[in-house]
Amino acid sequence: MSRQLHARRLEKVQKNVWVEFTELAAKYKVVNLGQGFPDFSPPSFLLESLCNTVNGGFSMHQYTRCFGHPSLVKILAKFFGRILAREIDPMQEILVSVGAYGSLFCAFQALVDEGDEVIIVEPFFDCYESMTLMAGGKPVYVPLKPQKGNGPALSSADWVLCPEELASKFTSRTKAIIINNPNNPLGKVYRREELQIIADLCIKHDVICFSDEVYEWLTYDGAKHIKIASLPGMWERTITVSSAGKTFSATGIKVGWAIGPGHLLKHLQTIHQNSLYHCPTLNQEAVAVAFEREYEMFGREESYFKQLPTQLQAKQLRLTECLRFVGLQPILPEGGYFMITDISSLKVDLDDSSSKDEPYDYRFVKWLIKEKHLGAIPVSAFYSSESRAGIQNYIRFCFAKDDSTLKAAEDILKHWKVQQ
Ligand code: IK2
Repeated sequence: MSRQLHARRLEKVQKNVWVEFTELAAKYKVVNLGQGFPDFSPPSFLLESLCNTVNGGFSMHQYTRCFGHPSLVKILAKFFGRILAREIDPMQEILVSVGAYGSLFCAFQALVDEGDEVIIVEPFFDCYESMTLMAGGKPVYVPLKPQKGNGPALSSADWVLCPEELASKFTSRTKAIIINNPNNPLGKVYRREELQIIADLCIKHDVICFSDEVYEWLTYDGAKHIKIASLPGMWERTITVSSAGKTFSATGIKVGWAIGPGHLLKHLQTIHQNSLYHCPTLNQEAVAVAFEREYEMFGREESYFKQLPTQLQAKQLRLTECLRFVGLQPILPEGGYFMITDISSLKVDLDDSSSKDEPYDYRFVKWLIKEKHLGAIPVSAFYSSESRAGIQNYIRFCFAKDDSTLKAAEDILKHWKVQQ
């Protein structure tokens, strides 16, 4: 067949870091601090609600409402309505989709048109770029940079947007900006003043904000997660996306949602009704029951949203100590479940490698997987191809792992240190 088979929109989105490194990690049976999923059990109340739902009668095994199972959209509206201090209409202002991925996909397809510019804050979760391109949009990048003059940046709080640079990216063609708060891979949690600068620009230029908040419950050392949708004038123009997979440490559950004003949300619903239609009823019902529990427990010690960050912070400290012990300088995250670290001090010479045209961090992580059986993710995967050359010395570890996994990773790193 001589005619081109693939649609042109696929041309810039062929490679995927998760597909590549997940396959590699499985092949070499690594201690996996790569992809972001917990390898410990989700909370028992979620497991119980899943079991009860399986045995909950025939309707649990059939189609449900297209835009979100009624019990789930109702509790999401109640839960997030309390946080945002506004009434949320469960039917008009929420869309439940297949994970945060599905919700983001609907948002990009529904609101980004051919030729629209989308401002993406670097480093960014990689799908923002591919979803912009698949919608026919043009990504415009703006970097978070370590503040100068403070020595090496050792906290994600040191990585900031330059307000003038950010302002210069807004043009008459800008349709949307996407932020990720807390940020993957850096762990940055935006302060109110930083969000206000973004909000002021969105309002001034009549731009939509996509706010990916899948790690919203995971903040450390007093960092406070603030929803940009809660800032004056922002509800009307913000689509907030989150995920049950990250919220309840069950990434396989693939339930996510988008919340926003009806005049925007209705377009996401149109994409969803014509593509995915709905996500599994069983999973939605189980997540609804888990949220009901959290609604009752909110702010109390028993709340999973309080317990999980405490549990994860201990893991983060453990990994930090280990990385420092082997001479690395991790950047301490204020949120999320990843930590990035500069690897240049290890001075691993990979010049003999056959794929020299790949960024150094890609080659380093492949070497780490094959030779040391330790999984990580190269940080340049979270940058545009234009910026990638300047950021080749960082790798990302996920610390949302069982203590036995962290111990196995420590053993590998410490053994390596002794050998050096
Ligand atoms: N948004 C962000 C910022 C995410 O991190 C993810 C999941 N990422 O996990 C892969 C990794 O970084 O190791 C998503 C969206 C997707 O969430 P969901 O699983 O609910 O579709």
